[in-house]
Amino acid sequence: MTEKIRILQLGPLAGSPGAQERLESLYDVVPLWKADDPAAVLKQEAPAIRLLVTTAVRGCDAATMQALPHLQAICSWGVGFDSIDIAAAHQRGIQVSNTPDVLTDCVADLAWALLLGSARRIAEADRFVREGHWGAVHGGFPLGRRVSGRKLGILGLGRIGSAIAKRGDGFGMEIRYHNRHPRSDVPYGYAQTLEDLARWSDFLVVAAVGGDDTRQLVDQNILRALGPEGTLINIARGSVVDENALVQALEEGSLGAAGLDVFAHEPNVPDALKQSDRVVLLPHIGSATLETRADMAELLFDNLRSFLAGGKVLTPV
Ligand code: 8YV
Repeated sequence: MTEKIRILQLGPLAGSPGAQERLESLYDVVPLWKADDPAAVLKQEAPAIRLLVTTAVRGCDAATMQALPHLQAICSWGVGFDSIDIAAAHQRGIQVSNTPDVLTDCVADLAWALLLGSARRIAEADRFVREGHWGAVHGGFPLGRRVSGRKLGILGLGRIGSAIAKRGDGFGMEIRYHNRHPRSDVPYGYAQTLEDLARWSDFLVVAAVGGDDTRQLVDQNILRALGPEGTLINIARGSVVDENALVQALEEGSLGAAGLDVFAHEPNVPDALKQSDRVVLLPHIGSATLETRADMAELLFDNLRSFLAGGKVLTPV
């Protein structure tokens, strides 16, 4: 029997059923997150480790890379790589892979669940029925807002943003977007600035990548431009939105509503958001379906196999 390849793992594959067990059956895994003294384990493992597994949430910082002089590849479970120091990796020639495409549809579906849920007050209406208010409250349940035919703005027309736009076509919506650069291959209007887009939109969906370039791009100004009739949806990263400004805008009524799957300091959600009926809150479940999580695990394993067989990851960042 050939000896198993040793792999350092920074965070558990808890979100894909069976994936952790499979990883441990195929490879000789060192689970760093379980270590009492991770620095000591890193030092001890450094001579043997050329391959590392992590997750979009756990990431990998430059210090960890620095501690592993023979590291050649980081394979991550998840599409986002804002938690991985890509510049440090590339400088060292370390390959990084993520799991793109396989989660696009489910994340776009969830953006739409939040959009419809916010506009039609689905979560609030559910609470209304459960709490026995139906028939007991004069005037019934408060009115929601129409979705079909209205204006959909998308910040970040990448893979997921495009899938969200495609669904918007089905709802007969007018669609515009803002990116760093306009795209020549899409039928949607380009807004020169995010503020222009926000002012125009009924629904503004954040689908941009996280990281320093997009940090708090959606600030007080943008929220005010979206306005008291506008709705903010975020399925990307909490870091893209100034969360304090969001709380304030909702409290003062300068923003209409919000649907959020991601937050600035997960899993912590500001109390002010929890107490507001104008927001729908989800625990970062964009990719959390059985099918997509199985596909994400499969792609992670494909990347590991590809690196070990041919020296190249399959889906490089
Ligand atoms: C999370 C994600 O990894 O892929 C990403 O970038 O944000 C998600 O798929 C997953 O929800 C675990 O938190």
